[in-house]
Amino acid sequence: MKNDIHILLTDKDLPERARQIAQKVYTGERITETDGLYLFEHGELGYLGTLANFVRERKQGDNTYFNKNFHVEPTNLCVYTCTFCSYSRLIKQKQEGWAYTMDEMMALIHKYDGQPVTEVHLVGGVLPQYDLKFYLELFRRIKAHRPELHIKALTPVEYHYIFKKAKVSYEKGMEMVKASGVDSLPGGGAEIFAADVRDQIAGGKCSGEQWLRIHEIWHELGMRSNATMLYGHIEKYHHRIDHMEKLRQLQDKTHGFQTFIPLKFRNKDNQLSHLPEVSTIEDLKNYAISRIYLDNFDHLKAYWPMIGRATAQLLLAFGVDDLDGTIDDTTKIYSMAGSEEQNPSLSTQDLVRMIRQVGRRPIERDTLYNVVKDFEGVEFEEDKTFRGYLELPVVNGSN
Ligand code: V47
Ligand code: SF4
Repeated sequence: MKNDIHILLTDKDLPERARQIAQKVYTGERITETDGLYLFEHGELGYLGTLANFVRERKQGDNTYFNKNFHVEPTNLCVYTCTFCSYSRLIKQKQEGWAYTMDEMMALIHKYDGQPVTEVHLVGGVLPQYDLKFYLELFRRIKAHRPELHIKALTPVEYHYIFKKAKVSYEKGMEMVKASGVDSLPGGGAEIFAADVRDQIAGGKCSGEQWLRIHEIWHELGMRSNATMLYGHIEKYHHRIDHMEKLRQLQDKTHGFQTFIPLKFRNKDNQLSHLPEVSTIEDLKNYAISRIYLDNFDHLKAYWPMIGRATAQLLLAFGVDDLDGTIDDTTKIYSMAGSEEQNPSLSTQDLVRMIRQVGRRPIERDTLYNVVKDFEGVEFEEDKTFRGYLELPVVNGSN
């Protein structure tokens, strides 16, 4: 595998442009936006995989990360009506929704007392009663209860809304959020930054520029965050490149992003259900191009509850070096949107086996990518009988 790029560099049948891009990737020269577009329009799967794998191995070797986390989703009611969202129930359809009180959310946190989880991922719909005061109090209570639990909470969508309501600037607001105990920001709410797409799929919520500005301010406070891109709906390839270019530029400035997470649009029960989902081939290409394009991001994550565990495993050969976490069946976003993962939960052993089966090195990390446990050489008895996820039938899946 490691020498495959040399074959590309000398392949006389490869178009000149493709060989030039391969040469840039090999020498570590940044590819341009037009190169990126060329890869989307003309890049063949094996070629893209070879380049992405080269970048992945140069950055991370065989290391493949996961963490032990759980999600708290305060509510699935939301004042916004993003057309791709299967999760949100409008306030008028309240019977299908939930809205936890502060005590109920604390009870969810307490459920994990004594368990070796390192992160809580807290994100949900946007509702007026969850205002700045409410969230600051919630973060303080979580930190007071379990100081070592990393709080990865809320996206610029919520922050923009609650700061505006409280009449505080982004700068002041993010300082308050940091002081209340939030450790990092998840990557959600990014969707597609370009206004012509964003207005159609996520009208009314924070703009692409506002999303980027809130992350920038957070990074300036010395903090880290993630970034996502929702792909495979109405956007064109140039929108994906534009999205990644904006992230690449901000990362050059702040170096605050840890990982990029492409999110495949799933089409069950939302206003875009008439759109077909893109193929697995398209998924592999998209991840590979992300890995090649975002040369200043250390990590590329496949969020397995959304993409499915079989594809996630395959993606470890297309640039991905992170599979997110054990999750413990605590998120509803993707099962409601049609992912084959109806009850997303994997044990540590499941994740370790999934990574090993494709020849990679499993490493449990914390949210900031400090090594919690390197599983190299650690044996599990049941490994001998493990048949692998690629042999499992897809349940309720649409691809
Ligand atoms: O912003 C909503 C996406 C995101 C659908 O930072 C959908 O570690 C596909 O950002 N089809 C929230 N995607 C989830 C998120 C995330 C997940 C895991 C890890 C991290 C991290 C962040 O989910 C939303 C939106 O882009 N989403 N509906 C759908 N139908
Ligand atoms: Fe609300 Fe988020 Fe769904 Fe948009 S994606 S409707 S902001 S929950």
